[in-house]
Amino acid sequence: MTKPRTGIASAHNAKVMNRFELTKRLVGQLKREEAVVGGIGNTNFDLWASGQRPQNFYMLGSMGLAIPIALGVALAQPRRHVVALEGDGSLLMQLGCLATVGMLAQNNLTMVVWDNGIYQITGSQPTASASAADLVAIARAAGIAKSAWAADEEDFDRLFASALAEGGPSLIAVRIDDKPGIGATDRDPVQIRERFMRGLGVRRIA
Ligand SMILES: Cc1ncc(C[n+]2csc(CCOP(=O)(O)OP(=O)(O)O)c2C)c(N)n1
Repeated sequence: MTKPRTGIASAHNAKVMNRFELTKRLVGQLKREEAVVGGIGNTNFDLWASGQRPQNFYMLGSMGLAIPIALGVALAQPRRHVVALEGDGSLLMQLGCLATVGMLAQNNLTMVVWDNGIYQITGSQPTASASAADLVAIARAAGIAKSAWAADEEDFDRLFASALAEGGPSLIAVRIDDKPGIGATDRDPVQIRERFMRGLGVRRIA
């Protein structure tokens, strides 16, 4: 039986999981050339290490823009499902995007937020979600009703599968450990853009 999308976990009782393990499980569920937009740093590193796909966009440098970019792709290609992967610190810096996602209610968009409670890659300074801010409560208040904490790995698989099958917009928040990402993306923005455009079947505009 499918678990209700409201979820049973909270920010406090959700299991602390590992981003690389869950990224691999997520990529394993992609069967329909879904686009994936990876957020800055560790999120991208684990996406890269989980198997490169031409439909992956490895965003470089622009902290907080994975969801806005994914929303743009979802609007441009409404028949393709688009997944945004983002860190908690990045989302907290760009919270306004959730209000836009809630307002537009684009059903081919799924957001996954990796919440380690720190800005890990710049020295592990604590984020607001480590103490006060609940990212799922914020997303729901922005109008994204299908927002849930993943209780554990199996719950994450279920939530992601139903986000792909039923449509959204959906937000899945995951408590993760403080491990840095595996590997590193090539830092070649032109190549990343070209590959992604080809992966999406978009002819390059000179
Ligand atoms: C506008 C802007 N401010 C700061 C940075 C530097 N910066 C890069 S990644 C990062 C932390 C990202 O934190 P989070 O999204 O939580 O990911 P984590 O490192 O924890 O995996 C910071 C502060 C940046 N790239 N852009």
